[in-house]
Amino acid sequence: MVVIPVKCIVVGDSAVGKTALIQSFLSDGTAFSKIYNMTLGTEVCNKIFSLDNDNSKSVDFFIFDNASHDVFKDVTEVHWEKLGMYIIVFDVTNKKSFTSCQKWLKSLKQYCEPDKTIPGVLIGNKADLEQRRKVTTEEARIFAATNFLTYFESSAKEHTGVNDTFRHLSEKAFTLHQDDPNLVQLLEH
Ligand SMILES: Nc1nc2c(ncn2[C@@H]2O[C@H](COP(=O)(O)OP(=O)(O)OP(=O)(O)O)[C@@H](O)[C@H]2O)c(=O)[nH]1
Ligand SMILES: [Mg+2]
Repeated sequence: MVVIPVKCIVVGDSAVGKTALIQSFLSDGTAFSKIYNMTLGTEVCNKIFSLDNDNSKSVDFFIFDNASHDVFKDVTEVHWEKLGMYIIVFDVTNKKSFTSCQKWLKSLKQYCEPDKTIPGVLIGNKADLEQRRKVTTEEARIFAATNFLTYFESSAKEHTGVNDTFRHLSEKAFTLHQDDPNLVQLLEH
C-alpha cells in the first residue's frame, strides 16, 4: 500500500467557489451551501483519495483553502512554502475572475521550487450556469495549455468535474513518484 501525502493550495478570486469545490470533494457531493461565507485566512482540510478499489494507491491530500481578499495576502501566502500541487479556480460566468488567473499563477510561481515538478490545474467552476457563461472552454484551454496547466470544468453545486480533478492530481503524484520520489514535493510529516 502506497500513500503519498501532498500539500495542495487552492487559489482564485473571491466567490468563484473554492470552498464550495473543496466541500464538494470532501463530502462526495452531499454538501453544497448556497449562502456565501467569505473564507478568512487559510482553512486546511484533509482527505485520502484512492486511485483503486483496494486502496493500494492513495493520495493523502492536505488542501489549503485560501482567502482571496488582498487583506489576507500575508497570512495566506505564509503557508505556500513547500507546496506540492496547486489549483487555480475561476468562475465561468465571471470574466474578471478568469483574467485574474495570470496574477494567481505569478504569485504561486514564487513558491514553486525550481528543481521540483509542481502539477497545476485550472478549474472553470459554476459550469451549471451555462446561460450566464462569459468564458469559453476554448479560451480557458488555451490559457491552461500555454501555462502547462490541465484544464477542468466543474460544478460544485452538481458535483461534476470535482473528482476528475483530484483523480488527475493523484495520477500525477504517482507518475512523478514512480519516475523519481524526489521529483514530487512531498509533505513532510
Ligand atoms: N451555481 C453555482 N454556484 C456556486 C458553485 N460553486 C460555488 N457557488 C456559489 O458561489 C458562492 C461563493 O462560493 P465560495 O465557495 O464561498 O467561494 P470562494 O471562492 O471560497 O470565496 P472566498 O472564500 O471569498 O475566496 C456561494 O454562494 C456558492 O453557493 C457552482 O458550482 N455553481
Ligand atoms: Mg472560500
